[in-house]
Amino acid sequence: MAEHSVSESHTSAPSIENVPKKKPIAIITIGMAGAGKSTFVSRLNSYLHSQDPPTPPYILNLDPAVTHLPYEPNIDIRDTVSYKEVMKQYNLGPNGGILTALNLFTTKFDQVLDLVEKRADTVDYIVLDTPGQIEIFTWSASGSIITTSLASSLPSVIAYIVDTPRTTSPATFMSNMLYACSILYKTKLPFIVVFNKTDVQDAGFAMEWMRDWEEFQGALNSGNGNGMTDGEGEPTYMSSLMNSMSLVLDEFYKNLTATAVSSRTGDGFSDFLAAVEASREEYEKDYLPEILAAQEIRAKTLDQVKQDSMNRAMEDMKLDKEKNPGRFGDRFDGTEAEDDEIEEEYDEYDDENEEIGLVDRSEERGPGEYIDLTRPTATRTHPTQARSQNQRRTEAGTGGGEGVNWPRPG
Ligand SMILES: Nc1nc2c(ncn2[C@@H]2O[C@H](COP(=O)(O)OP(=O)(O)O)[C@@H](O)[C@H]2O)c(=O)[nH]1
Ligand SMILES: [Mg+2]
Repeated sequence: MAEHSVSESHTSAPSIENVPKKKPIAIITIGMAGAGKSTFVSRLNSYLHSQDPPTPPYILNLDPAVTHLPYEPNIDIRDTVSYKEVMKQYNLGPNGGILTALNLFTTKFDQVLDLVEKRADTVDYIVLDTPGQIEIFTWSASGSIITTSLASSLPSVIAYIVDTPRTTSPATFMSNMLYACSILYKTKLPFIVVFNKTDVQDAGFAMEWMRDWEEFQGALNSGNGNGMTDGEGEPTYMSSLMNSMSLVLDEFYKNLTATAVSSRTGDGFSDFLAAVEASREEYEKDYLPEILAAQEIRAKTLDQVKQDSMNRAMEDMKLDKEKNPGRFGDRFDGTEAEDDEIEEEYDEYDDENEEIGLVDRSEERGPGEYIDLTRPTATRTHPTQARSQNQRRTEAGTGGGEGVNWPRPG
């Protein structure tokens, strides 16, 4: 048998008594629409509140289009951006509206991080609920920015929520796992697959398929007469492809933890939290060094680019001086001692060029208008302020003021 162990966790939730305060861990829930992300966040919230002592999480709702949430988030994208307003003002459909709303919110994510970091001493878990449609978060720049900036300041883990009753067919199961695999590859963060809705469908079959690929291939091939073999009994192209992919997935399963929960009944949440705690160590050991190294490389590359353009400018200026000695006059003799002065000249020169070379189109009007979504203008109510202004109007009975209104109920 081709067995290996999918790390399942069976220990109970960690006690926080007598343990020095660790950094909070960010749990980013991701999953297909309807998999139960919001319900999961809600159950996790009530589960953590019911602990002794209670460990209330800090929750961020990043779904601008949700009409009802089964929990009270600490930060709600809907308070900052009105996705309907975004749709109206930028002539977008629902998906474009949600995506743009998330983009707008992301421009303020540094403020969100500040708020989150302020809670680091009192909170153990930061929980993120993401938009219903998975691709809005997983295939957008905003999703990557949010994930990366969180992961570079706090231990972070992906909770990939699976709708278990909907993945009992081997082909659907494989599609779902391939998607999970692509997210692991993109985020490079510790990964927990959460088989949800176990009150409706036990997740034993999924755990077994992950533990033993021969079992899974057996299930795949049991669909004989279902397009898996041709008229002569030979495996079809589709069958061979699925068999090969199941081998790829076998490798993927070795890198993740699987837990089974019911967000309806609360079953399995202690196992989930134990898996989160294990991910913290994984993050610190395997992921953090990589994140820091990547940051260092980025900083070095930036420095290099700056240095290169400075060197080129200095060369140009020396040539310029040779051709036209008047420009730098008597002050320039090409010695190192004079380099600082040249840099100052260069800076002035550069500043002038900035004004000439760059075009800011945000104030322009007309057909083909370029809209700088990050800049509020005097002539239109910016969608990021729409709701907070309304709120302030209601609260104060007057027109709205400036600034961003961040709700902090907790
Ligand atoms: N039976 C059952 N239903 C669930 C569970 N979790 C979520 N649901 C239902 O699945 C539907 C989608 O849930 P929701 O949290 O809105 O999904 P999201 O789009 O991923 O946020 C809702 O009708 C929930 O009541 C669960 O553990 N068991
Ligand atoms: Mg939801």
